[in-house]
Amino acid sequence: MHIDIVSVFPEYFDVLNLSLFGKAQDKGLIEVHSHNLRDWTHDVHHSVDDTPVGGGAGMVMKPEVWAECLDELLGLDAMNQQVSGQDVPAHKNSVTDSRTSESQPSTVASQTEKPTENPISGDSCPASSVVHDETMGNRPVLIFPNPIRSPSSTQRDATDLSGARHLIFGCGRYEGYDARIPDYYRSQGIDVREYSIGDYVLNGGEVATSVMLEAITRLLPGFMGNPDSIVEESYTGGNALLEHRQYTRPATWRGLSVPDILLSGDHGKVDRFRRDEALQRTSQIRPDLIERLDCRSLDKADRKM
Ligand code: 6GU
Repeated sequence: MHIDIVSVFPEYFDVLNLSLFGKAQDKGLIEVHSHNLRDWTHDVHHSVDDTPVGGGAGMVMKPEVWAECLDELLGLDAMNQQVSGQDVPAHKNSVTDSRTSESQPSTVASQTEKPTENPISGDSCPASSVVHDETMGNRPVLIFPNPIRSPSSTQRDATDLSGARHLIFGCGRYEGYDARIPDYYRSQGIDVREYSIGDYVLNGGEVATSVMLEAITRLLPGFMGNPDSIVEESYTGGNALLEHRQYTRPATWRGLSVPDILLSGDHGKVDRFRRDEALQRTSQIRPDLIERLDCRSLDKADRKM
């Protein structure tokens, strides 16, 4: 997977060289290039923003600079660029991330979906609607973190995006970016997505990009040391339950004991206990997830709960 990130603070993404993300780059699973938007400016001040049309506080990121950058990263025709008589943009002379490696396409299985009834809520249950676009793997996806978006990015989006070969993140700052930027790229047939990561305002899209990137890339085959840890996770697939509680040794610690059944060595009972706990916790903490369960993932004992 090839990942381009555009930001006025590209150093923000130096942390991506650490931990599992750094290892995934070393293994060639992902190739990350963090770009400075100012490298596509032509003026001495390298300005990327301007005052809002119609008045108001703050500054808005200019469409021309973004477009020069994004046209290049998307490999779009330079037809719309007004370059005559202008300086060579600063980035032509600059070196970005030096890590290079083979991109690896990843495949995500598609599902056939049929609506069924949710036996817990009793409602008609819309089947989980992850239908992976099998052609998406070859198309770049342009992602703009944006707090003024609903719904926020979910595990389903992460799964979907983990099937793409090329992701480009455009991190806005200040009061955001000119609204015509995503409109324009959509009009050019680009897969453009705008995501919020929650109902709060951050100073810019950098942290949101890091959050989304981590959620997406850890789903790539070979990213995690133990792939089973992804299979059993909360929010995954049509079986999106919160996970059961976890314990390690000692069996009793400061007067608190782990449930006896987990020490019984009876795997069937352990599985049932964990499954019941997952259903109970989900009903209590996130009843909305129960409403959205893919009913086919429920067994007979679940239905008695
Ligand atoms: Cl995607 N961006 C910003 N600036 N703030 C946010 C956000 C994104 N999601 C939640 N808050």
